[in-house]
Amino acid sequence: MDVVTIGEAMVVFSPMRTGYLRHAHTFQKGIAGAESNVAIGLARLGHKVGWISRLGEDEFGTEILAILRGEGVDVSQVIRDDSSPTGIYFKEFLRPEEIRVYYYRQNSAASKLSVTDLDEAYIAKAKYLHLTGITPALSDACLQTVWEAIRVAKKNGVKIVFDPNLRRKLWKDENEAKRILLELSSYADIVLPGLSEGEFLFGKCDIETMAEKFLENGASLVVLKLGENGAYYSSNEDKGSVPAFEVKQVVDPVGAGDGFAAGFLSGLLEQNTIYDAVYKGCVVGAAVTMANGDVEGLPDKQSILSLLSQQEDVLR
Ligand code: KDG
Repeated sequence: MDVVTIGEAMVVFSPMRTGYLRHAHTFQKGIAGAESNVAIGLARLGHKVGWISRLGEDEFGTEILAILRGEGVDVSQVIRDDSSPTGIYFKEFLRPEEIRVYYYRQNSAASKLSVTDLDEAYIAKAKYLHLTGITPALSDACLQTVWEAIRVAKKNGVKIVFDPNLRRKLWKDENEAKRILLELSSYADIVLPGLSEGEFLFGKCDIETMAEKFLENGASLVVLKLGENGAYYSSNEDKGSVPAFEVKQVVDPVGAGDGFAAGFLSGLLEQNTIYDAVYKGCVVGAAVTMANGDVEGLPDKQSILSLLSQQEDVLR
């Protein structure tokens, strides 16, 4: 197994036109969830990836499981729960730069994930454990599950990759969110924050200082995702800026960070340099923004090659 990830997948409904959700009558249905997005992204790029989760014993749970399995993600650790539903969420496209999300995931099956759902031998086989700040926000049981996964990964020499993925609507209290995300970041080998997440955790500062703060907090490598400005990475050995992959028209930016994580991890698994792995993250993240949906734009091996050949001179 290359990567194991843990978290909630949902069905997402995206209105077919812009404007308030109250006026939307037709929707496109898809699947979403930061960790399952990363799992699909990695599977499409040819990696072995396992997803640990819970789904309701309902139609949406059946749909998500079939899609993940069809993508080639190992779903042997997914538990079906007949007493809790699969979560759903809605998007609302107000303007290209203003997209809102509405979650219906309280008490969902995935929010019941617990420490006893984890199989140590399964996690121990992976090269990387991918975690995000969404799972710990779902419930106390989920938070404890994330801590247990970290303990198991540390014990077995599995590298931890953590995306803070701040979702304010999921946290009861911002101070608690900050404390927990900082603490989780301190146990990660690699942290993948967006700029706004860095500012949430450490306050406004320049990107070099922000990266330094993540390293002081315990990470060995931090990659700051800077959207249309690319990314900045820093470790004790190396640091640098990586250009963005140019996107002519952003259709839907949701899921770009997960695409970044999938592309970046793919680069690491293929023994790329950090620079090239970060650039692969930028390319996959950009590809996600070019399609409507959280996973629809994740490229497979063939399409990433054609994307890369468009800007060949950048990838060294
Ligand atoms: O990163 C994209 C995710 O935010 C989306 O797929 C849904 O997991 C999700 C969430 O909690 O927002």
